[in-house]
Amino acid sequence: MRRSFIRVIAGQKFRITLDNTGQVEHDFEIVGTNIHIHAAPSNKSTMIISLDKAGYYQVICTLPGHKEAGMSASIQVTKS
Ligand SMILES: [Cu+2]
Repeated sequence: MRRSFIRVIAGQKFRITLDNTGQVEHDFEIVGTNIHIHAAPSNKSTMIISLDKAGYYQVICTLPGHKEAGMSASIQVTKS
């Protein structure tokens, strides 16, 4: 996750692409939602999503030890 802060507008669709250029699998989960994207090594996964509730969401890689290694980010959802 090179970009560790993302801002989007509530209810508006946006595209998330998880481009895994590494040697091990990674995922992208928005905590508190059912949004979970997984990418195998040297693969990309794309999902179009929207978040309806304004606020801050935490994004993590759920693979063991990855969040602790710094794979986390924030998404800010604003009303406009
Ligand atoms: Cu990871």
